[in-house]
Amino acid sequence: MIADKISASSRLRQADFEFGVATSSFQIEGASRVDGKQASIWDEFCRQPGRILDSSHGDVACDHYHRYEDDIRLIRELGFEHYRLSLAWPRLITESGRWNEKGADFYRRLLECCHAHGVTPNVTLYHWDLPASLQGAWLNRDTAYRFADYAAMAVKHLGDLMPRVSTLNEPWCSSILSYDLGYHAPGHNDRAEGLQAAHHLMLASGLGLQAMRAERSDQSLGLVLNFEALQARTEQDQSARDLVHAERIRFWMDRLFNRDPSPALMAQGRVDEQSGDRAIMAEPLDWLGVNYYTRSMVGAADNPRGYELTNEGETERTHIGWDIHPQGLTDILVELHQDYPLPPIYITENGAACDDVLEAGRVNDELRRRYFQGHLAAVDQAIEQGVDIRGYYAWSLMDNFEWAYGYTQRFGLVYVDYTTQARIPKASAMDWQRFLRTR
Ligand code: IFM
Repeated sequence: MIADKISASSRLRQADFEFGVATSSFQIEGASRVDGKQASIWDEFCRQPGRILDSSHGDVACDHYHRYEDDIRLIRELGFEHYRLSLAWPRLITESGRWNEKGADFYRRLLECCHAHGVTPNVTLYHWDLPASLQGAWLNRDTAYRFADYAAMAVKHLGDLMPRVSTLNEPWCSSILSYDLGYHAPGHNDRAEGLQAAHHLMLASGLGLQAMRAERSDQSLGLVLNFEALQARTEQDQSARDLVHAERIRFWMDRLFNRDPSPALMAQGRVDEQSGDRAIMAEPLDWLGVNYYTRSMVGAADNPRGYELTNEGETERTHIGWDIHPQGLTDILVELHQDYPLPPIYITENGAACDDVLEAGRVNDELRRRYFQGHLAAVDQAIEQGVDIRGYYAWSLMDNFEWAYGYTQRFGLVYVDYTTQARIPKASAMDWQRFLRTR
């Protein structure tokens, strides 16, 4: 079913097109304060009343720290040969900035386990769990340099097991969503802070790439950005829509290709940019990861951003309330391909939250199956239009901690019973298995 809308000759059916599943450290690992792990900003954020919808935290999550072998085996059984995961920076670096051997031992075992099962790891260094001990977090320029130190150490100690590495996951979320919109840690509401954090994150990515390249030369290095389709509510909302497009898509691409970001956007902050920053942020990528989920409608608004986002009309939505709009993925990929000299692209996340119910040992996640079907067709269309896309990762391997939504949203191909930690593949997972077996 998943592949029903792609042609028999589609690039997606060729054996060298990569299919994988994705997760991140904080969302699945648990074991939040063992083996020398320091607290992350998310450990602290979860403790603040009102921040997480169900008042939950990541202390146990999916207990992947202790169950990783079964989870990797499951990935392989479902037919996936690639796994996108992240390393927890606070597990690997101590408060005094030293390498933590005990934390590293976990990742060495995990990565070895992937290779032993024929699953190639695609490792993200930073998926939002910043060490809480870093004063000023992403508002402090020094954090970018601390990230580069961490990247160099990670590659020095674990590089032999990490053929593909990305610096950051979705820096828009760890800047604008965290410092301006306030939904993610540390939960600030300041437009200028959001833009400054965005600058420091892109600086961190560039410095991290340079530091890793100085350490070894045989890795494929990338960055993962998240994009959403944007549509003006009315004709009068077009300039607000263009501003959001600049903030959520063009800013990141312009930084990567050393172009000037939108003046209207930059005028909303007072970014401290130092000489040499532009060249660092434009450090070349071997590949670019694109995460895509939804489309939003944009209206002009009287607030520091000048816009508001809404859902309008009768469009089908996922359980989290996001519009299902596969065409937006094709359109964004084609736009980027036309406007920037792109490296190879991997769709590093795409998936749906559903109101999954376990009945008689099964989960019939019909909407998720259709979601994947539509989005695989959208990837296929983009390839037809000339975009060099090499792989696709479904979000997520299993249900997990969905940030400010806690455990109220299930994105997994595999259902997690949080009381027993049982893993139950959903109908969509079985669909994937059938598709991958026939390739
Ligand atoms: O769960 C998140 C993930 O951590 C980053 N990308 C979006 C997913 C769904 O919200």
